[in-house]
Amino acid sequence: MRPILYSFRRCPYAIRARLALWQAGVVVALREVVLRDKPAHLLELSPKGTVPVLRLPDGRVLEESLDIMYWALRQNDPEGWLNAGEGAEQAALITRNDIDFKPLLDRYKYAERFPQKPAALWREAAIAAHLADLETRLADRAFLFGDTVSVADAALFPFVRQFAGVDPAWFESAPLPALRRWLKAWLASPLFAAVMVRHRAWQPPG
Ligand SMILES: N[C@@H](CCC(=O)N[C@@H](CS)C(=O)NCC(=O)O)C(=O)O
Repeated sequence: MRPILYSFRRCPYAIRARLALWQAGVVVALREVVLRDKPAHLLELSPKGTVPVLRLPDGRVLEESLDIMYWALRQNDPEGWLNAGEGAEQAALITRNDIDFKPLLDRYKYAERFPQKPAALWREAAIAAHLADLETRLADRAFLFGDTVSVADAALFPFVRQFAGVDPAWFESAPLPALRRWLKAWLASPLFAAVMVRHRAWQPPG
């Protein structure tokens, strides 16, 4: 029996989970969710109602994207994502992405809902909190911890993709050339193409 993955194609948390699962070669039964009409089985497994959720054949349920990434890579990590950088340092970057950057990204993306500041100032705050440091790291190496992909690269990429997508014309000439190069490499990768294949929304049988 395959693990079941409840997923949503464009969700950055679901994308990072799929990147790790595909990288590990873990074949899942993917169930594409409509977020406004979540399947009852998903909510039984994980009442908090977020995706991704992975149900393992032994009944264990992983309901956080990072748990899914680390579980997958512990099964199989063919290019050494887990060891590409020191574990605690990778985790610290991921925490900063999820705790500090993500709320600022949301404010930039949905600026009309956060009228305290114009979009450009939320964007500056997001750069100051996170992206400026990524730019510095990437200035002299291909990936965040060196010449090879780390779990942090995969965990952060879908969020940087969202940031770039808010105003693509601005991002194209932003003072973030190394980040742009890194993002382009991810967007052009066969792994990203593989995890973005479209699936029809899953319907429970019967
Ligand atoms: N901490 C969770 C966050 C997951 C999350 O927030 N996913 C969003 C979609 S991108 C979601 O499912 N939101 C619930 C909803 O929109 O109803 C994780 O890392 O898996």
